Amino acid sequence: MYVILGLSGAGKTSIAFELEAYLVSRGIPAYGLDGDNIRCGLNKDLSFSKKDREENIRRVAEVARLFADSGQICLCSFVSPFAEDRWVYQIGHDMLACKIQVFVDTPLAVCEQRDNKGLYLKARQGIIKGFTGIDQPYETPEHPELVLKTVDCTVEQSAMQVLSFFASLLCP
Ligand code: GGZ
Repeated sequence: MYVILGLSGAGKTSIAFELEAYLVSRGIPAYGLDGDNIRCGLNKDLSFSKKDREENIRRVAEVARLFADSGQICLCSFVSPFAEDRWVYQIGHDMLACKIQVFVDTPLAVCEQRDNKGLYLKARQGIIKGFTGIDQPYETPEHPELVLKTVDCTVEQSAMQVLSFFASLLCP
């Protein structure tokens, strides 16, 4: 299981889906979960309150465990802004072949400039309340296995960094 953390617009989902495509094209079953495909279905009852964000990633971790049980690599891309909630990613840890936490360390200013979905603008205008990085905190992961800097780096390069890291674990 890969847990890919970072701000909205950091590049988490793009990197995860690049990884998914790379792995699947080589016959390795992999699937990406993110806010888009989880929050419009399984977790559509959840808001972005602190309590609901905790429940969001708790359910995600359970789903990821089921993926792992079925022999698939699950790539979980979620903001997961609160350090105290991230323990859920340890669920079923001993059953997983591997669990890698990747922090996509894109500065807020860059994410805000990208603003692919126009959400930062809405947050700045006060239309969206409780937006991570604007009026809610983002607690930087303290011990990620890998930190990706996406500025001046393509999505493909970032995905390759993850794969190289994984390969270095297999063949130290
Ligand atoms: C953060 C929000 C918010 C608020 C909507 N705060 O760029 P995106 O659009 O696709 O990534 C963000 C996504 C975050 O969902 P997660 O399930 O990853 O969040 S968490 O782990 O904190 O539960 C963003 C969009 O949803 N979005 N409102 N208030 N991101």
